[in-house]
Amino acid sequence: AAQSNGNYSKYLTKIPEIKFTQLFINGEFVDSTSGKTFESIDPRTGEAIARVAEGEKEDVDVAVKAAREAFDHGPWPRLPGSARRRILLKFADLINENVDELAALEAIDAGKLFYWLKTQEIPQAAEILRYYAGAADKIHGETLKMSSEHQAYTLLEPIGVVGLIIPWNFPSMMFLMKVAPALAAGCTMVVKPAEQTPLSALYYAHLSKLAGIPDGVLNVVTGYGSKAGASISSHMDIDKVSFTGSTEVGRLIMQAAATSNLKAISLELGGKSPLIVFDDAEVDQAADLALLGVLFNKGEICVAGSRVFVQEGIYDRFVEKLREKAKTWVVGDPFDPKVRQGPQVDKKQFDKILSYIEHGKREGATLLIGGKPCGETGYYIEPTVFTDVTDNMMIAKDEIFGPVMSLMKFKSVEEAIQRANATRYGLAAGIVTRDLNVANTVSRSIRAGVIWINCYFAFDRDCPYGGFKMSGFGRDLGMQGLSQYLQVKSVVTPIYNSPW
Ligand code: TXE
Repeated sequence: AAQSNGNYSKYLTKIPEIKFTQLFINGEFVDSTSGKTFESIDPRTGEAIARVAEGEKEDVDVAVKAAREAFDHGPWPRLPGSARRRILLKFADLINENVDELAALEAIDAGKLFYWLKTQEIPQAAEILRYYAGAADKIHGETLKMSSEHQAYTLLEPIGVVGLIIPWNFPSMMFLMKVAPALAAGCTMVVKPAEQTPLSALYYAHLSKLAGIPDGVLNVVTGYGSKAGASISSHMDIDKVSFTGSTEVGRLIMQAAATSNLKAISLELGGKSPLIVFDDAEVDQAADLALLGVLFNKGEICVAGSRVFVQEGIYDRFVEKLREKAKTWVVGDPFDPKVRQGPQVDKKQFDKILSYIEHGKREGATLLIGGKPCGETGYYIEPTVFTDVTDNMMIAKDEIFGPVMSLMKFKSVEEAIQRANATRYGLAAGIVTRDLNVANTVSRSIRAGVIWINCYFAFDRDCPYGGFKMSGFGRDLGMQGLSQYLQVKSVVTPIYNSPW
């Protein structure tokens, strides 16, 4: 069962009582209009841990109405930035105060590592709130001296009511990555967390109320993508949608925006990011980065370095090192402090990953490590590395979103650039080399939104993040992340008798 040893996991972490399972609309927790609910599953066991309100079109309509009222007539967009800042800082403090409970909730809902959540991801997510809190009173436009006898100034105004559609792989981080800048900008919002991981978003909604965010500003509608999600993207009264998820759904969102009210959108979609290891790399460091690049968060991360290109001179030593290090990578219960990889989020992802592994074998790639499920129950998969992968194999082209690496050998810098770019995606890339010229040339030649040189997953709140090509458009984080929730208004006045 999800809760062994009473209310504790067998690693003596307290499993919290699940307090919030209803929709959060206009400052209240409420049932869905239809009264329907859906199960949230613990991926460690495949068993249900809660039934959560299933929001549909009617519920999205009510939530949008509350958000519209809060935008058009409420205090939030009209508050001085410093007042929004104080409330966001309080919100961040409340997150830190409740970090144990939030981390345990997310670990049982998403299969993510408890200690990582507690010490890294959730505190970092709270820092994102503080970052944008600091920006809330520094949002201003420019003064323009126009060529005619006019002058103008620009106002940066909140874009309005925003719809934020969140995936299941980083429920806390993604929630705050989108909610924090939208709040700082003065927007009001309807958030739809993924149906696999609805619990933390509802908890954050509760904390937002305690922090003093006025009713109607932040609404959370849990439910399925095809119903609640689609009602957001096709809504006539939502001004902008920010979405992170699959490329297929990104396309649907763009269509829905086009055929409804032409709302602004930003999309952060899939990836098939390359990590390129050059001959002069330090083999130990390169193997560590490659493993982390594909196994972190069980490979459920859009910037996973799932295509690893290794130059021929270092290739054999690299493969040996990788094999050695992979043995020390522990898969298991996300509450166990020794564990580095928990279960995949749900049965659908588990099956998808295993079917890609079968494809890889059938297409003639060699299985170097792993390739099987592990554990008696739950959705655990062994860290898996394929060698002899060619660029046209499905495992080299498609986003697997699991702990599966495709290893490929290359000869020259030009070849590495060409093959790294031979993908429809463009989210991230990693380069491991000590040669500054190579690092500079490759980083300027790769078409991807973030390039990590001698590091991987070096995320920071002030570094914008998003895709090229079919990985989407728009940027989260950094000041660019804030500008997604603002629009520019130019105010023009004539200047009479100007001496200039
Ligand atoms: O994603 P979906 P799924 C990739 C990854 C994964 C695959 C499928 O490869 O294996 O997508 O995952 C909501 N209108 N990524 O099917 O469906 C949905 O409810 C509006 C990469 O779970 O895109 C959820 O809240 N919304 C990725 C969110 O979209 C809709 C993270 C994402 O789910 C909708 C997740 C619709 N018609 C998956 N249909 C990344 N970039 O990090 C679904 N949703």
